[in-house]
Amino acid sequence: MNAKHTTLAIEAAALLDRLGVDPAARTGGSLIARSPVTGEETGRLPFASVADAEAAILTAEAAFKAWRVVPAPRRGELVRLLGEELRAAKAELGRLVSIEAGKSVSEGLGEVQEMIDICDFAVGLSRQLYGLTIATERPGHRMMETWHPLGVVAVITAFNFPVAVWAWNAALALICGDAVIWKPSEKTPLTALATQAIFAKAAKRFGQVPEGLAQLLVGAGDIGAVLVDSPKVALVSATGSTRMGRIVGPKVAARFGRSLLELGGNNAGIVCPSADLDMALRAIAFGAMGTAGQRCTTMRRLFVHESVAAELVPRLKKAWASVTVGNPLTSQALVGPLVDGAAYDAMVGALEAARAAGGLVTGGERVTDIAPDAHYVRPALVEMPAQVGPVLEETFAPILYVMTYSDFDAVIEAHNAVGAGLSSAIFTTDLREMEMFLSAAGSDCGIANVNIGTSGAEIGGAFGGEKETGGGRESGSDAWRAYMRQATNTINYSRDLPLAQGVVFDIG
Ligand code: UN1
Repeated sequence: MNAKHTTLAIEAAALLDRLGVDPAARTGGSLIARSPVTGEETGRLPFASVADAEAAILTAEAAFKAWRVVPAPRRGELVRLLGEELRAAKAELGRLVSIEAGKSVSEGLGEVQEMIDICDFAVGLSRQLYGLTIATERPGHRMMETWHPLGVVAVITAFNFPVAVWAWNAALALICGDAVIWKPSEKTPLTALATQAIFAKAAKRFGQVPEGLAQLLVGAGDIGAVLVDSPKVALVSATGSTRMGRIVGPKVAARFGRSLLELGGNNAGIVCPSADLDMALRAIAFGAMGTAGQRCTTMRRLFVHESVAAELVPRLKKAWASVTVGNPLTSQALVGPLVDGAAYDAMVGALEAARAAGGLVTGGERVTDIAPDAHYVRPALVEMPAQVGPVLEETFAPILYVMTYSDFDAVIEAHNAVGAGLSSAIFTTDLREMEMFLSAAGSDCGIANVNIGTSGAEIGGAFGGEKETGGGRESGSDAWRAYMRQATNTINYSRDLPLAQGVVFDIG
């Protein structure tokens, strides 16, 4: 281990110590944590076993039974305290996110801010969780719906938002009266340990949190499989690839469990003739290159109207050529590393396929002088003659495929002609184009934006997408309903027993 490596490992350990993580949780195990920033080892964690997972489910089930009868606004108090602890830990946890996921300082802090925001949102919700009162056809009756806690919720998260996605799920699940078991990505276990320690501080201040209400299982795929297959896990909320979702979704469905899937995206922007090109340029640059192209919401396809392509495309290429790529911890670089060598190989493969399909590639080279064991790349912009080959797939890397269009209806069709349906954006100042894009006949994605990019959604809206993105909705709006079960109640306060639909059943 050379000195540079030692420095980063020591920093991660110091952050974890300050956040209250027991050193035994990050030393001596066989799961090796690495920072994509340098490729160096940052910790060794014990793997949870299948038996640990089974025990966790039983503890969570008992915790759920105690928690579900705590009034929701009181449950909200726990999440309010979690938000407070996250505020206090923002700098440290944000730094750890940057170390472990390779995000810029600003994006690492932004991820923790998402956690704080969803806590605030959930606290407000804890005094709502509304059901309807519905007009009944029978005299002297009242009909209403009640939302009850659901059960044990498994949260399976990905490396790219290693802590925010847990928070979207956990903050809602906890105010909804559920217990949570978290299986983080094996690539980001340290941020999970830190988050769990922050939760423990909030739980301690709250007092009376049932044991095992929010648990963490650092482990491999076998742990995920136990959670997915257990009939005691009411909801499996899984974020990751479409390939993973194709396995998880049917398994949970086969036992009539509930799943909430946030899978791949192949998000596109459309630049119309009337677009504000300065604004579009900035939005496209952040959408395609931010987080080194490793957001579910990253912009991966761009359709530019042929009347503005000659102006916009050279400006995009200039931005791509000048964007700073570098160590996110020691520089102001806007683009940090890819998560690992497999991500780099996937990028190389996609660019090769694009070239074979007639694509003209700008950028995409590996940058080797930042850290020899890490995988830094220059973002790639690929001018494609048509939407074919790799353009149809999500490659989790900074590649933007650029195509031109002439006809609005045809571009909407092309926009929707991919498997994924997460996020989308149109750049226009034409009211008709804007409304068409947002209409039933427009973008088929769960997120459709106007004059902003595809990424960087606020927590207040429902987050998720259609088709191969999996159909789940997390975070804001009424996504909380996925974490509760709905009961319809009809109450007869009359002295008669009229039957619905006018049915007569007189036993005399
Ligand atoms: C993800 O990439 O899994 O909208 C989540 C965004 C972020 C969340 C992305 N707020 O880009």
